[in-house]
Amino acid sequence: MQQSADYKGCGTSGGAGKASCGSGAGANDLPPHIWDKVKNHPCYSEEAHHHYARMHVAVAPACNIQCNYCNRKYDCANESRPGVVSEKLTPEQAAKKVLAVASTIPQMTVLGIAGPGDPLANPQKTFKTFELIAKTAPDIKLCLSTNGLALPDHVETISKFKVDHVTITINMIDPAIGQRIYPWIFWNHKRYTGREAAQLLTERQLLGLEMLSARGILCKVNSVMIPGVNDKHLVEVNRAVKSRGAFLHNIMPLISAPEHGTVFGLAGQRGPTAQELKALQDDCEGEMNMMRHCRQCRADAVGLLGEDRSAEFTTDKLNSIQVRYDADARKSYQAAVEREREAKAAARESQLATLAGEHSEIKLLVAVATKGSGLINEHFGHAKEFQVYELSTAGAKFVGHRRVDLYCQGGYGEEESLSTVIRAINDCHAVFVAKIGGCPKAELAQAGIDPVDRHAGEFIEKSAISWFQHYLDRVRSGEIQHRARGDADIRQGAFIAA
Ligand code: CLF
Ligand code: SF4
Repeated sequence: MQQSADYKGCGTSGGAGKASCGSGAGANDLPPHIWDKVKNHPCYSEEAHHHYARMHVAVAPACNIQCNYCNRKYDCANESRPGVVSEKLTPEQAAKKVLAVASTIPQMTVLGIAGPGDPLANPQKTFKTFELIAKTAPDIKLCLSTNGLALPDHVETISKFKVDHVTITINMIDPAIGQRIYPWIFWNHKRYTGREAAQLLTERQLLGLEMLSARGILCKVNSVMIPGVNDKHLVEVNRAVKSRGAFLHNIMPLISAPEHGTVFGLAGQRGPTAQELKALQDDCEGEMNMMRHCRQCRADAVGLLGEDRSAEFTTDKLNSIQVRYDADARKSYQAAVEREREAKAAARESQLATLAGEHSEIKLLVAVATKGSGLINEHFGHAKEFQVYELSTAGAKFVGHRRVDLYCQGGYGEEESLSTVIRAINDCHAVFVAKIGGCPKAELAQAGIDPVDRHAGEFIEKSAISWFQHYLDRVRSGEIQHRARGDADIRQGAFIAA
């Protein structure tokens, strides 16, 4: 059962306490059969998410539990941001869509079923979809996300269909806390409420996790951090899932706003701040590897984790897409991606070597505007999110991302969106961009955030480490004083309007 948990995985920080999980680091830290499973899975490997894409097909509308952070009109909050799924698909429509996306986006390596309800409350549709895809696109990894209630009943089928990656959303192991999150569950033809419901749910979730781990299926646990409800308790959840073989733990912020119409949203339950979320993730990291690059994506998301290309693949557009599933072409494209990853890792390692012998307690955060490939290749004004790295003498470590409103909106609302951007990255000392205008540059500097555009087009980690060395030099020479920065907002649903 422990076989996957024993390896600290390739989430955010890689194994052996490495600052970043590069392809080399992960390959060295993990047994080959585990590395093979995660190396091009954008959720299971932080490093892979800069290069590889996933897609979801919304074939599973029903759910067997109620979470207080979910409104059925919206995507499943286990695995998605609160946006309405544009269309639900039959397994046949889903298989057609997967081929269309695979023909267009050769770096799409994973097909996930994550709602909009619970995939295992819709087992026929879910497994029929997997069966069709395994036949027509066998190089695509299959992934599943569930609330876990029905999981023990389906472990054999999951294993039979070679679904190698399963996510279970586990928000508690204590029913007293669980009854504040789940008003009811529906199990064995009966509705349960209150403590009894939460007790049953936690038992089924943990049993399902143990059963999957025993079969060598890589399990990720997602937990929604709900301040004042389960935030402190999640450290215990972390220990419990680690001991049952979970490979990776993904603690996500509660998304809660009155307009979502959820119980928590209407009650004014707040989500965590950026600092609160990071502190909890840091506390749990000693226990096991943490995922910090989750985008809480839609149940019909398509593309790299930070982008959403689902609008390009709606049913009405599928007929006009020339589907040519060419396994060899996909393979050679992915081989080119691997060469790019190797170049990136080599650049990072050589820059890291120059930090050897540096002694400083300084740790700070920087934000990066990127379109992917691990490069600083996005204009400040076009960024819909910033990736956040923690810099120290150990190197550059990915610690999260911040959604923002587009700053460049053709002149409309720019002042307001600039202050939103500043609030979202207020805990960062610098922001790395490919390009930036004079006005936002001055305002960022005034807010104490160094706008850095001299590394345009270069690798993120190498550039960030180089900037950090210069920062340490300036502190040492007395040119600047190092000061801690404040907290930042986690912006919710900024993509909805975009
Ligand atoms: Fe989808 Fe989930 Fe598979 Fe990824 S998402 S089913 S493991 S392929 Fe990824 Fe999206 Fe976060 Fe989920 S970023 S919400 S963790
Ligand atoms: Fe909503 Fe997902 Fe919870 Fe079901 S499991 S209530 S779909 S968040």
